[in-house]
Amino acid sequence: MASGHLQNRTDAQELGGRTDIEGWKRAFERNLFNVLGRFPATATANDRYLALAYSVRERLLDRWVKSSETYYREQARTVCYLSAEFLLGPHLGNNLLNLGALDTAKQAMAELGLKFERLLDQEEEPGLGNGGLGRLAACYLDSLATLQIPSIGYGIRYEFGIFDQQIRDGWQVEIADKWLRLGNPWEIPRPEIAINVGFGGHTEPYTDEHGRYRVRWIPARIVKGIAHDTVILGYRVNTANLLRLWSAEAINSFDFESFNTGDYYAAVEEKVASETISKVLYPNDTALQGKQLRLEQQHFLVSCALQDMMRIHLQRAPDASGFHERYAVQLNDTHPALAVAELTRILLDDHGMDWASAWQITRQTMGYTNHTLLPEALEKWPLDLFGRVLPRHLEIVHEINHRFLDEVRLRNPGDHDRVRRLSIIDESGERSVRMAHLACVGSHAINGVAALHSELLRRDVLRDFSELWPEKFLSVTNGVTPRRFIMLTNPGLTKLVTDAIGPGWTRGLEELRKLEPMADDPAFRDAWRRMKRRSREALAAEIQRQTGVVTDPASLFDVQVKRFHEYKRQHLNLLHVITLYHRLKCDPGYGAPARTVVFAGKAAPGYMMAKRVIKLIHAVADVVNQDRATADRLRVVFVPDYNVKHSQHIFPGADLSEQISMAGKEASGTGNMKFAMNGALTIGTCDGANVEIREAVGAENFFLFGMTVAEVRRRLAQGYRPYDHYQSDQELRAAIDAIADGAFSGGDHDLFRPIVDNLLGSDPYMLLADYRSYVECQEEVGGVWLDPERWTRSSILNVARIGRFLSDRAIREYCRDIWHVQPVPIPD
Ligand code: NBG
Repeated sequence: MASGHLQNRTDAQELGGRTDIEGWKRAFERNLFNVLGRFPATATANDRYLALAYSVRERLLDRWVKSSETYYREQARTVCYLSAEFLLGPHLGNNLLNLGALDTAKQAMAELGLKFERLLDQEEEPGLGNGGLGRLAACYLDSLATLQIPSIGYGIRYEFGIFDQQIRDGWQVEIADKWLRLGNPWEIPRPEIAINVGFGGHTEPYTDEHGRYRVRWIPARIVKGIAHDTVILGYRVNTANLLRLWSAEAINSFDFESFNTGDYYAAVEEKVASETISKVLYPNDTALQGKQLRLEQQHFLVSCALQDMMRIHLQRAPDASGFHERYAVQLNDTHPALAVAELTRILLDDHGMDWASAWQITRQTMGYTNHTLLPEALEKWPLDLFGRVLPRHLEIVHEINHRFLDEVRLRNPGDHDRVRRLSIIDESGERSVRMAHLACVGSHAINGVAALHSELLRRDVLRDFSELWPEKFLSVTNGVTPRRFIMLTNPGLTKLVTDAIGPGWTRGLEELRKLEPMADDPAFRDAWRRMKRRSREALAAEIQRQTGVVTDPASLFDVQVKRFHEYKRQHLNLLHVITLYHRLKCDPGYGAPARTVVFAGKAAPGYMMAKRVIKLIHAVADVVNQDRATADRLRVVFVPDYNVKHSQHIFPGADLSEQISMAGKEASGTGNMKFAMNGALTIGTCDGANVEIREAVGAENFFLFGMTVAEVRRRLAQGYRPYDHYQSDQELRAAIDAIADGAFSGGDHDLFRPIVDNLLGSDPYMLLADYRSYVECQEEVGGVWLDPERWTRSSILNVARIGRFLSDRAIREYCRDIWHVQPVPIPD
């Protein structure tokens, strides 16, 4: 559907022109023939998509060669973004946009009799991430390239990305994501860049030629990492950076001895075992801890990345000593935190450095971004598992810890408790390695992803570290790229804004502000309303195509799309839906506006409660959507298989953005930014970046409800009793009773019992405490919606004031405060 949007697109900056159109046509035909071995009459939809993709790739490679030549010549300081996840989204449209060739290519395809939208739609996105964290990494690559910063994203080339979600009978079913099945025109395999990564085995002390004590690691197993490059082009610049993903291969595909003795299966065993490492992305489950394969993936990633960086560094540098001057490494959460031990190991063991130098280089190289406050999501590895998989690294971690704790003791004599709390090794219960501690000790900068989150990190989760090194702690509020999430997804809004204030906003951070006065211009408001209406029509069409449910584009589109987790409280949203339904049933004259409540998102396969909430949404939708009495007032839909591609259909059509996590749980959120920049108003709690979004857009243009972090704490300290709310609030009781009594499950009392029991028993995310405030706030939303002038004004102001949440701003802050890197423009 993205496509439908593209129709009236005019890009003032586009070069266009006849020669360019002819160029695209020739390139397309040449690639169809030369690369794919097809001619137009027999080409499949995928062949055509590939032919256009290869035509784009030629232009990317051109820029990539120039960029890499320039970086090589200038020995430019390079940002290396280490991340277990990159959730890129489809490349074709985005690359054409960044090339400034969207319209020309579209015209060229039209002249060849092809529907451009169909070509775009053919692309299978690389789902190499779970959600916000992986998508943030992708937005940051886009901004790094756009800001002309030399950078490399390092990750894993999972053969299977995040599962595809199907819905059967209201339940989520996971389907393997075979994203590489039809080929991937965007990647360039580099079989010659092969890196050996060790696992297991043992270590041996020895004395080197200078008589110094050394340690040698003899791994039991070596796996080869093969680089696969994807070019990341900046927006309207020549800069093309790299995303380098590693896939695991066996050192020898065949063990010839076994093969010759007739044991064919043993011969391929090693190959299978090695390749398992990059087989599949772990869906982020709260109970991931302790999976050996996951630890192996983490080591594989950081070892490939750091060895590759060293290889590149030594192409020009005489030795490893300048490593930290050449590179700024950012650890995207603790998944790559092993980099601290691995870089120390490389410098010590492979380059013969002494401890002090190796450690200093490591610390000056690394920065660590924390992305979560949930205690269960803080990674820990059991010591024995760690030692089995990475014996040398465990020794190094012990040594780091030993020296670190000496420093702590020196500063805090007698404070044994502090030492215990700070230790990288958790000695309580099963001994384990705390990855966040390793990351903190090994980094020169530690940051949270929104002001509130960073504050809570300092105050709670990493309090001891912030007392020790207050100067290391920073905050960089997340941002998202306006290229993909406004220009590509929302051409209607793009055109309206560009016609009003010129094209500078696509790169200038505060340029959108020029839109502010237009919020009071009746003609502009009118145009804005028509634009939003068209977007809702497009979303309604997409919803019908995917789910069969007919929705009314005149209604308020109330949208919650994100991963399913109890702390995100999709079920609080549902309690409101049920309440609204009850009100409409009781009082047909009830004055609320017609609403379409849209949900989408995946639940981790092992997370039963989240999956049951998905089932409950379907169950409520079935009842509500079929009730004639409320049919034109309330609709509920679940759009399956939420991913980047599908999200691009959803943001433009949303009027209300649901950001309703329990205060203190959502580190930042980034969907909240994407909605606001597409003109949706937010209903949200004082959590994550909501706080700053509200400040930026103005309190009167944001619907705030619920407890603050301080109030949550107070309530918990007093002893929270959800049942009291159930008893005292009649509407809440009615909503919960309806679920418990089988109103949405054909009389079945058991189906949703786990949800009801959870809410009435402990309600760990305090839905019941926030319910009344939420429902009242939703009434206010309804009231404002019924005043279209006021709503539209707020919608425009949300866009006008959202500039702070663009990823270019975030990346500038990282460059200035953490990485200390400068742009390196690439000449024409
Ligand atoms: C997520 C947070 C989000 C945040 C993104 C990006 C993890 C571990 N964390 O609130 O839950 O927006 O990271 O920073 O996925």
